[in-house]
Amino acid sequence: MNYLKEDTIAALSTAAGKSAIAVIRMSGNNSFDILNKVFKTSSSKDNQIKYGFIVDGNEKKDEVLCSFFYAPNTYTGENLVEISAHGNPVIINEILTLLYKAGARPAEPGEFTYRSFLNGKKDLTQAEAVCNLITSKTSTSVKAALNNVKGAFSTKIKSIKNSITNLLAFMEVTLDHPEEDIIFLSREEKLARVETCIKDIESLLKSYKVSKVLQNGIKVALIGKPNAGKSSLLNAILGKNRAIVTDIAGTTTDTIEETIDCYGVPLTVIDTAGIRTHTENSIELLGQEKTKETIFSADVLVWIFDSSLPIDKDDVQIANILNKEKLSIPIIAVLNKSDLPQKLNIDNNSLFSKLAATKIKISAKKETGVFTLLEKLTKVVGVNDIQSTNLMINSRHYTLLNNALEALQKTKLELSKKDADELACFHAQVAQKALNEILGIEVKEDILDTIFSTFCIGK
Ligand SMILES: Nc1nc2c(ncn2[C@@H]2O[C@H](COP(=O)(O)OP(=O)(O)OP(=O)(O)O)[C@@H](O)[C@H]2O)c(=O)[nH]1
Ligand SMILES: [Mg+2]
Repeated sequence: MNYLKEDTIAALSTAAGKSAIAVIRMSGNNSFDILNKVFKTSSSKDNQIKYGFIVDGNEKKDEVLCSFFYAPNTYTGENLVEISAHGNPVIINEILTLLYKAGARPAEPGEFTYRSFLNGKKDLTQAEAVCNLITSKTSTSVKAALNNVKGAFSTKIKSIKNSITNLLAFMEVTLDHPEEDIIFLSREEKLARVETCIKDIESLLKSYKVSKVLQNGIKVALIGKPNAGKSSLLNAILGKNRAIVTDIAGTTTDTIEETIDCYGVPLTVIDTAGIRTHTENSIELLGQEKTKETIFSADVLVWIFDSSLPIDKDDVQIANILNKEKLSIPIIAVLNKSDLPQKLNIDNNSLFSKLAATKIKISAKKETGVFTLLEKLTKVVGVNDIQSTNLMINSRHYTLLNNALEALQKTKLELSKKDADELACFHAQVAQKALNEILGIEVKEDILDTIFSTFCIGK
């Protein structure tokens, strides 16, 4: 990636498309000079925000407001300009072309935030969280991402790291002066300190599962035979008529996906084509294949039965598919149509009772039992305490935290032995290095490239 620090970079920072206002960002030492070549204003004051026009020679291209941010107190730590223009892609294109002609170059993905990291405005966890903050799908995930941006996660990491640094200082003194009989910190005290660091890391590692759900959400597939009420349930969950509902078996032939905020969890609900043993319809057959693919990519399955009918061969076929694949994901059996006389009995059938151990009665049509189902869904995937999650821990952090934990466990082991302080020091340094890497200290260039290349241009 072309992350040349000396260049002045520019890009559209708001979403592409038509909008009342679009913001173009430009950052680098020459930002103000470049802007002055294409910006005419009557304001002579040293204002931070100036009204004027973007011009190509004498031709006015757009009426804009330009905000001037002076280094080092800016997002990137460099001189930075934000041009608030009219949100028309034609105008944006013209302004960017003028800026590039005047000396700026197009920003690479995530380059503004990368510069913010390079210039010490943000550590790596804070820079990563900018991306999470923009893509977060629920208010709970926004809160967690914002906490990371504000530095809550890095503060915890720094605190553990400082404890290790402190401990290392004591351990190294003992190593350097073995002949002197001065005990700066008793072995028990050293062990206790390592133990505290281990506990702090373990507690962060525990938040990972929920954090992952906050970032990626949960995929819930609604499966079942035709006419069981899958599309009716999707509509009831969404509170709108998203999918077509009819009494004709095989109405849904494709998957329909929508994401909702379910008690803070981004829940992607997928309606699928009903699975049945016999159909002449080739479109429906393709749909059934897609349903099978969806089953494998889902985090939870909601298996819908028509409880006004006895078990039939279509229900058995679905049970066989689920059995055959030995799926390890949770399954919730939904006994739909509870408003009608009940004829279904899956309890006395071992094929079903094993697969569908968790059961809920609902009526998708009358919209009863739907909230209970949603509550159950978050519990089944083990994220019912999501509201208490206030940090974003990503897979990179998770791996490095595990490395640090392993190294600290080895430190503890060596400390408990006699005359193994040198090895204890070595392992404590490994832990310290892993924590540094989380913060972005001594991180290899290619790792940074990988992280920032997932950002959009303009961030
Ligand atoms: N009485 C009653 N009827 C329901 C209920 N849920 C769905 N239905 C009816 O059952 C029929 C089929 O509903 P759908 O939601 O289209 O079923 P589906 O599982 O999506 O069916 P396919 O798309 O064909 O696989 C429709 O006539 C619905 O009105 C319910 O809770 N009670
Ligand atoms: Mg349907």
